[in-house]
Amino acid sequence: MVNVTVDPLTRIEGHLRLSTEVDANGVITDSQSSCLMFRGFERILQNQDPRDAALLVQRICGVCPTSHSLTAANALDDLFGVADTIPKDALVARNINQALNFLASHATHIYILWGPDLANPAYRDVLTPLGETGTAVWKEMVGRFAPISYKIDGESVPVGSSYLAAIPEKKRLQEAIAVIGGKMPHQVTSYPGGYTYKPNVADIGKLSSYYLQVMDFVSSYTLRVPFDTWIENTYKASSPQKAVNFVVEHLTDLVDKSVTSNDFSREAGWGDTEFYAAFGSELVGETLLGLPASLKHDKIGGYSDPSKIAFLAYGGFFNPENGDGYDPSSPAGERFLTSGIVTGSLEYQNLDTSKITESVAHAFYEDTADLHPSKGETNPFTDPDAIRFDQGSDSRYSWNKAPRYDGIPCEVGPLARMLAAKEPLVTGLALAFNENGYSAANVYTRMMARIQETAIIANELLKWVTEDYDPNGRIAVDTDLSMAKDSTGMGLWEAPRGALGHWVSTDSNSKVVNYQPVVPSTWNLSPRDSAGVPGPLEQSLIGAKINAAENSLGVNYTNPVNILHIGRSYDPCVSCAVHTIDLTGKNTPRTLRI
Ligand code: NFE
Ligand code: MG
Repeated sequence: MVNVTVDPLTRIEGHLRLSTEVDANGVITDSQSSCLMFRGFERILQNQDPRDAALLVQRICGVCPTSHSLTAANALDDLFGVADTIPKDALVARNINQALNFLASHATHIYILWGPDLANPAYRDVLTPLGETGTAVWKEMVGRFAPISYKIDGESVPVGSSYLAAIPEKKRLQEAIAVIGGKMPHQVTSYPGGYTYKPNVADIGKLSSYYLQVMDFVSSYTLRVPFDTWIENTYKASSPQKAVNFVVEHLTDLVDKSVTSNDFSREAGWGDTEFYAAFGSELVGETLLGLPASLKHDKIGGYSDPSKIAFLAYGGFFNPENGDGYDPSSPAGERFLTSGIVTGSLEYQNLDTSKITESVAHAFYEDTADLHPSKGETNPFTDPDAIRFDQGSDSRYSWNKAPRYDGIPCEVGPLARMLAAKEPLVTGLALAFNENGYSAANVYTRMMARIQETAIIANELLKWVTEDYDPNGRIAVDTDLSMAKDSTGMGLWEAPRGALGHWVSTDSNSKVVNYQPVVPSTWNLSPRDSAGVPGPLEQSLIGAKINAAENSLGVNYTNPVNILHIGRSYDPCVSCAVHTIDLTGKNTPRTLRI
């Protein structure tokens, strides 16, 4: 038995430490997910004027501030009792703001935080011994996704073309948010009662122009089949089976054209999506090429016990068709991306938010019972000697709390959303994997869900900008500030990484008594709970072979590429997950002692 620890795992701010036990066959038998960072927004919010929450909470994270401000705005709409009157055009403006943040965040993950792992030399070691086809595939992987220029066997490899081209698109999308958000990160326009700025006709023109430029990138790099053809045959397919069939037939056509030339370039029709769809899955595409299952992303990152996992979505994006107002307590059916619980065996249930709890049994907080977030407590340990990350899974080992739904750990994020919304392609892939004895959730379905969600949101964004938003409409309602006395609010929303909830309560002076965010990465990266059940990421590591390259290199623990893939498939963000800061400065250095 060997311990293999990856620390830090994340390529964005906030360190995630994944520690695994690996047996003699290179299979992970145990795992721990530790969030090393100590922050504290729950405590910062105490005694504040609740109106400031939508601005303050954005500082939880620079990647998804829009999501935190909108979730806060939802909680405050509820707190002030105005949610049922928010004008439709304010809701559409919030949608546009959030949709742009989804596109920027997903593009960042796919190309900057995730893609570089496809240029890992482990793949060269597997692919290049396979002759011309294997070599051509490796050249394409490194040629698209390498994040730096480096030398392999004396040969210089330039920075990946897709990686490089994606960076200005992220910038463009951030600029687009600033058009209607004032600035980005930390936009300033989402506020209880509506939206503080009324986007005008010139803004709509600017947004449309940004949109067309980003779609140029999509058609050049991401998806070589026309975007509308893809949407029509996957997202709008009449059944999950038809959506999967379309993709498999499209990939089969491409393989037929490339199989003798070994040309897997964009010019030959292989967009980054087509490329990953074929090479990332043994079941969907890889066997088409006669290559052995060298990537196997559909075989890693799954769950072995469906009774210990569920998929959770609160629902995101308002349906403009519903007109003014929304029901903050019941997003079922009234959101563009619907809410719901999907069990580990893919059964659908309605969401009941009263079943949500957080456990701190394995986290560095003073013990409490498992509490609903509306009654949540955040009392961090202050003795630095108690903050240890190396004491095993029976101990406390993370700053992350452990959220549960009806006692069950839940995966949140694009895969959960696409399953809850019954999106045909992702549902079809999950069903196909299930039927063939794979886990429905795996690294491949997580990535395909993120890619598909990006396409769906891009498709809807244009409609929100050009059809649903009325620059002559109303943008806010008057808000009676006395309504925040002795009140409570719940904001349920979706951030790029998954279901995001904020719970707020106030006292008789209208000051915040308790503010509890429960964040997507809190769900996905959670440690064990009071019953000892591991969190989603912890479960998904167990049973994985540690290294995709082991058949050519032996078990190589110095490059545990499958741990990188599995951990990063959740798009983890620790600053969101823990959102706790130590203002005394006394504890910070010791938390990194591992
Ligand atoms: Ni720091 Fe966040 C998102 C939120 S993380 S990125 O998306 O909320 O879980
Ligand atoms: Mg919290």
